[in-house]
Amino acid sequence: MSGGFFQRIRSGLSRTRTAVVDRIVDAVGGRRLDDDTLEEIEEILISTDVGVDTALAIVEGLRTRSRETPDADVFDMLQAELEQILAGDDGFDANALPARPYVLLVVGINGVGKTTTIGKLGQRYAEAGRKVIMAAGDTFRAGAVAQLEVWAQRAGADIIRAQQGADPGAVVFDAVQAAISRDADVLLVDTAGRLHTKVNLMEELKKVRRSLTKACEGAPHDTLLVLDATTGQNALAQAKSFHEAVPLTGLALTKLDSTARGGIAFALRRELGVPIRLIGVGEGIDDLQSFDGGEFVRALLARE
Ligand SMILES: Nc1nc2c(ncn2[C@@H]2O[C@H](COP(=O)(O)OP(=O)(O)OP(=O)(O)O)[C@@H](O)[C@H]2O)c(=O)[nH]1
Ligand SMILES: [Mg+2]
Repeated sequence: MSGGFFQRIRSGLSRTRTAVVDRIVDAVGGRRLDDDTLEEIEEILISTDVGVDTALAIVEGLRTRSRETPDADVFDMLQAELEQILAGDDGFDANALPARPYVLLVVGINGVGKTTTIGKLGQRYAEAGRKVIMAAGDTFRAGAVAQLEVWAQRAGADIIRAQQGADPGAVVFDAVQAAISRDADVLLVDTAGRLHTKVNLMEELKKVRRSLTKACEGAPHDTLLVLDATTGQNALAQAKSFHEAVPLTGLALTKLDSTARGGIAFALRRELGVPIRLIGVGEGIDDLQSFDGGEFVRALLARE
């Protein structure tokens, strides 16, 4: 992978890195790992939202490793422990499409970065020579369609939309039919993150999902949950409730550039078991990156 990619996540993750690396350097300070330093490392991990259970497991792993190889570097051991948690995550590949049209349903609460993520993905697929259609399934929020339209234009994608207040299920059904009849490669389905207080978001998303399946057997081929890393442990609770409503196949973790709580990636991977496919480390087009567990850990633990 290119140095530019590593540099970008590295700078994007600078807040979490400072919160982890500097404090571990202070805590260990050339000493060997003992109960006190391990306890401090546990606290540091918890403060970056690794979660209590996951932090405990990591520290137990460190304890075992330091017993087996007492002279090993703390950061090398930590890197191995963290990589082990994130091992096997696939990332995102604009050239690998499991179906045609490939239907990607994007869900998440309001403001997490769904529409931005769809816009950036649309551009990636377009660059890979794919014909893209975007479905404006957020019919609730004023301005939602206009926002998606800007991204669609930028990516040269078609957009299927309806009037504000229209039934999202009907919009996405039409969008699948359009994707089939226009011979599109990819259909990116945007959804609302918030509805009228009387309408339950999860019930609405189940309906949207059913409409997609009705319009095309096997769709949605992937359901991506977008999570805002700045919400920390709350992201884990959100992920659990979405996963119950619409089975998730991947996660996108955004705003890692503006938080020191990137440890949530480990809690999510370990406690939810859904792979992280994308990370957002800024608002620019290049700031949505395919997730690579090894690169992520290296960027997180990089010392000057
Ligand atoms: N710093 C930073 N900002 C981001 C990132 N991803 C998205 N944003 C910003 O977050 C804000 C909300 O993004 P949207 O894409 O509109 O979020 P949404 O989930 O579609 O929101 P609703 O449609 O209201 O549900 C925008 O200002 C984005 O530019 C990221 O990785 N880093
Ligand atoms: Mg949106």
